[in-house]
Amino acid sequence: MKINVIGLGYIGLPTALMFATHGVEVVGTDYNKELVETLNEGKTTFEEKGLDELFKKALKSNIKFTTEYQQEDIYIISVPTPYEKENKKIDPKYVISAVETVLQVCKKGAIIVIESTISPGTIDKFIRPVIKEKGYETGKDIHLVHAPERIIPGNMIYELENNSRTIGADEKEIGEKIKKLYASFCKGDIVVTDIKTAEMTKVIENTFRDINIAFANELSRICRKENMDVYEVIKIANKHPRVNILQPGPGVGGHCISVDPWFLVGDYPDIVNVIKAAREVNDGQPEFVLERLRAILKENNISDLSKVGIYGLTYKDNVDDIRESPTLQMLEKLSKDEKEKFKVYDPYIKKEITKNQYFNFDEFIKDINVIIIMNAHDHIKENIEKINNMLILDTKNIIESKNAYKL
Ligand code: SAJ
Repeated sequence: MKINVIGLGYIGLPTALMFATHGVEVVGTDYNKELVETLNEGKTTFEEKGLDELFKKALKSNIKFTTEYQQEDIYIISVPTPYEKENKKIDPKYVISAVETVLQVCKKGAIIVIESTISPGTIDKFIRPVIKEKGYETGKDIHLVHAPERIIPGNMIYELENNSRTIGADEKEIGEKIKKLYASFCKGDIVVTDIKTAEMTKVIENTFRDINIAFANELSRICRKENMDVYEVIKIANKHPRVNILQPGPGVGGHCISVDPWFLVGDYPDIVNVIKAAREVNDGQPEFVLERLRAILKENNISDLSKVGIYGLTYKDNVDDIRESPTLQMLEKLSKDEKEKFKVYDPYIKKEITKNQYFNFDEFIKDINVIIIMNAHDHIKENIEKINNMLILDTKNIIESKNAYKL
């Protein structure tokens, strides 16, 4: 079997590699020339456990990378789906443009599988009209499938192979055909359903997690007010057989959980309450952290802001992805004075993305005496003795020290 994977980012690349290492002939297409060149030079484009090994293995099998769309029977589209900040609705422009380009080159009867996360109804509202406009009939000239991914950054390769998946298709036989394709590497259960159910399922999975993190974050605020240890409260409550509270933190980032629930808020403004409130709690968490930091500085009579360092810029621990990261959200909320003076460091970030950014940990800690931990990267866990004497705001509950304040 031969497929063309469109979009070689965080999801498209590992998926393409997984197919290639399981007997499927793959051409990976991305409009970003630089990215394609990097892959063709034999290098991966982001850090992920097991990705380099999988990439090397795939290069020995049947895979090619190009900027050109191919004439194929099966396309897997994995391009970003941002949301419009003003009205919170999905912006499907990249998916639409990928489908339009596929239609220019594909074989008659081709199957277009959309992996990108889309809000319920996106295929009906935006994709079917594009196909109709080009004079094609779905179910005859073109078959549509939605196969949302479920893999978690940090453990993507394992989850690609072991998670269950959802395939939404108009026709049962097409759904079964695509199920068979994914079963080449996926050991999990593969459920075939209709397209709209698959769209809804994906979005509510991430929304479920967002709401549960918001609950933990709200608890952190209640416990702060009462001067209680939220982690201890959660640990004890979780001993209950039907309670499983997540961990509070500096906020919710990434391109999934902090984005997808907004699709529901935008599409169902008259119905949505809990989902919106949860999003707002999580979006407000970086500000809560900042207020906590200011209170701690005041309590300790610290006025020299140039001695304050922020550790961690990525959206979560041990990844190199900064999209919607709580630290970036917090940097936007700093006063001018704080922004001018606070120092920043993240071992995963090698390019300059903000002011006063360091690229060497020892130099960073030499210049500060207050540190705020925004990411619990393994790196900081391995270097805790170097910061133990500093004043610490630990938003990740990793440091037991008399100088460490918790959320
Ligand atoms: N976070 C907390 N407390 C927690 C757990 C997470 O504050 O207890 C924060 C993280 O630090 C991060 C954010 O939430 O900022 C999201 O991280 P995550 O690890 O929960 O999830 P993502 O965004 O990396 O990946 C999610 C996953 N979805 C679910 O678990 C329901 C993944 O399976 C999806 O494939 C992915 O979104 C996606 O691409 O949609």
